Amino acid sequence: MKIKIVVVLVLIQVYWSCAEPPHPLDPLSPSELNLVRTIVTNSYPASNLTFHHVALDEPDKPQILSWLSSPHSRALPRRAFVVARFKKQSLEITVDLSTRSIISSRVYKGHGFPTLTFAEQGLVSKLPFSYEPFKDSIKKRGLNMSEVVCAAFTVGWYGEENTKRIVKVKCYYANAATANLYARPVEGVSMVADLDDMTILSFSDRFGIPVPKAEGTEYRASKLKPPFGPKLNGINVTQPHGPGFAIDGHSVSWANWKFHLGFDFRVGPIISLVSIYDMEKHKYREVLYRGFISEVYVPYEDPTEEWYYTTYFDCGEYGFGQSASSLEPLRDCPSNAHFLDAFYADANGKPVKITNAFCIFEKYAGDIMWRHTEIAIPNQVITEARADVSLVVRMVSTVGNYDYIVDWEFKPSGSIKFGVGLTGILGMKGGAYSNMDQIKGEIDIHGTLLSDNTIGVYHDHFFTYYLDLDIDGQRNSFVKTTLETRKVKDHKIPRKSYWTAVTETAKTEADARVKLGLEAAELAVVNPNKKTKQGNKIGYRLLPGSVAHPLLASDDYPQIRGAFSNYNVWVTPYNKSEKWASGRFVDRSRGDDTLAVWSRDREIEKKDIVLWYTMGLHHVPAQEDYPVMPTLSTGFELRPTNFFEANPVLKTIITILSVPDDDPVDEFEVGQEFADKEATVMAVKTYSIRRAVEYKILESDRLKYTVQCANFGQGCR
Ligand SMILES: [Cu+2]
Repeated sequence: MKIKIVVVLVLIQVYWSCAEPPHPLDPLSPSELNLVRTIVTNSYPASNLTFHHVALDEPDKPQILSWLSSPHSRALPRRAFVVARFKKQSLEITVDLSTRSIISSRVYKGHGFPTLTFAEQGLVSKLPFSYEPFKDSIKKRGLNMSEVVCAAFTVGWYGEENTKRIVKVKCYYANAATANLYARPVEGVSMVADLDDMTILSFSDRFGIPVPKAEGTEYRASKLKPPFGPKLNGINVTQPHGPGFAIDGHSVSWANWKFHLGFDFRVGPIISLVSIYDMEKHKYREVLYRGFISEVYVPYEDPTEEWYYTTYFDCGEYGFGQSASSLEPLRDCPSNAHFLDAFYADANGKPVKITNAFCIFEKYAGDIMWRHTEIAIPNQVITEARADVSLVVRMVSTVGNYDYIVDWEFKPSGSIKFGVGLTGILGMKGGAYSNMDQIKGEIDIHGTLLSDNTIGVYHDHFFTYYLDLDIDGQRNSFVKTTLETRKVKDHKIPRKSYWTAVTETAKTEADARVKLGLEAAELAVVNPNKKTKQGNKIGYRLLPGSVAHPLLASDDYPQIRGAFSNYNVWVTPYNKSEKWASGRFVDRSRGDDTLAVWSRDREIEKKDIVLWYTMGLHHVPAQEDYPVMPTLSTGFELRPTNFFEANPVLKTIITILSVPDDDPVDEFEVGQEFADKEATVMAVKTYSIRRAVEYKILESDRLKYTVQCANFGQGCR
């Protein structure tokens, strides 16, 4: 065994010495994940060890910033941070990959447990099948055991003195009739299982409600029955001149932007070192050092025995990155998208590849970047308009029933738009109702009756973003500009009131806590030491998305754990260890390691600061969300405010592509000639996508191009 390990280490060393050193923020590669596993299991026997989070322990910020000034001069140390379970204890281990050693290891003594691995969720969901009381309950309901599937649900913390790593196990009915298991809960039956011992601790069968019928729950096109509709003509995105972005490893550059795209098991995409080229200053200017979704908190609002504990923390408990889905070309992302894979370590520490975890594409949705028509000048009509093109980085995280589409959209105007799309399947419970007429008086079903025996349970989604803005450097301030109503004092003026802007700079963390929607205010991070020619402080402002405040009592246990959602905005001084708003160990946490705890009264003026923004929505399900939910989109924007001297896209250049005179889809025929090669390419691509057969362009002479079917006898007309 020792010899084998030595050989592996030598091979890795050879690989390392040959390969280009990684960018210091690159996520751990498969070979690095393997090396971490080897190093850790040398000290902690693999038979007693499970890996719960293996991540890059990125170098300290000053090191990264100095490395950036001469990137190829030296490689920074590569370190990994490991959260593991060993003999029922949680370990925090730091591994140095260059010296191949553990540089620190400690047993975590605080409250809470690590993120659940897929492996243990899989194992625990199998336990009911050999548990006699459960089998009896299934039999009693006249259900077929082979058609039951179960899943593990985190249970939170409700004031218990001692906590163990337990989950609730609930089951659903899935058979050939439908894949929509979440629409068919076996309601009334639940189990508590111990994740460390892999045993069922308790079982409850409180009541029986018919499992909702399969009819109307299916969403797979292959299983749905006609009639189909509405019919949509596909839209193909073509870029005859190729993509406008370049990817070098994990570094992306496009138009006036450049940034680094990382991936983490817990939070998914991490975007770093975002800077934008300033045409006037002839240089790239810093905007965002690092940003990611720190937590997604989803409390459900049904206080009954089977549901009260359902308050998910999708990043800390389930791993938003671990839950990333492989993106489907032409469905999840347009035809011009470029795909990137991602890797994480599984429970054994082995690298797992998520194929097509990200897509990157230039987006033109028919929007206008800016325009003006001028008709006031006699005998002239002046119209200037620019098409809006942006660059999108997309990941989809499927956490159980829900699918979250996470977009980072960079606009040439300097804006970054953060999009979240909610789709997938609602959290549903069984109920004894088929019509609202049956729900009378004091009855609260804690949701919406979606179908017979099916209730979509009320819930919230709170997305907390970590945004370490560095506006032209690290020394930044947070300013709040309140719009205040004033009375007109000059009585010769008939107008009685107006509003004006009053700007305050937050001195401490306490000054910077904001509940949005209560007053008209603009929020910005500025660099007070850098001003425009006009003397305005350069900055970026936050344009909030949908505003929701927690509706749970502040002393309710889920809200103690989710107290970081109490304010929409927090600002903290940069501290490398403060990354996760919900704390380091979130499963069964007690709220003693959250943003709401660390954020005290530290000074934040002219400091390196981090903006924490929570975007929320309350979700009252509707029948249209069933059986699968049309995407509900929300988002927010970071937008330059006095960052540039003037409109940075005034002189933007966009190649305008000619469109063939005839509609290529309707008019195109095999053998048809086109004078314009670009038009031909568009016709061929559009047509071949629609018909799923290949065509090729036959060059007949310098000016004429003929379209020919490339696979005769297979459907070409
Ligand atoms: Cu929802």
